[in-house]
Amino acid sequence: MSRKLYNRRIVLRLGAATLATLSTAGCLSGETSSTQTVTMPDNHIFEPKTATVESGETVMWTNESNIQHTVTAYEDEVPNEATYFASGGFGSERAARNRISEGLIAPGKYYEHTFNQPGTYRYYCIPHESSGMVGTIQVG
Ligand SMILES: [Cu+2]
Repeated sequence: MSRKLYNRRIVLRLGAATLATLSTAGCLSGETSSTQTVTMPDNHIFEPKTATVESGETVMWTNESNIQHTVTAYEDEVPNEATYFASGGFGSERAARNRISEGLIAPGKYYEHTFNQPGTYRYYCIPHESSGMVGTIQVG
């Protein structure tokens, strides 16, 4: 009984320490990072088609059209050690495709992702991939 209580206290203490570390990291990255915007205008494209950002920068995709789009990374082409990204917050391309409605970005809304790993990232819009709605993020 008392042992159980003791264990729980340790867990709570670790939790607080972890949270403190995370919030400190958040502040530091907030000071140095910036955001670049890729728009989704009316004609089924990402503009610019290729965006170049620095490592640690955030890309914000804004839907300025009147239809829904996704931002979905080609998983095979995500650089080694980099985090997979897709609107809807999916951890894999398969999940993004299986649950497409959860990844749709409504008109006037946005999706953003921070790129911490240099490399070339190709991505697409699931509903409009076949009409050429694809893009590239080049992270230096
Ligand atoms: Cu689209």
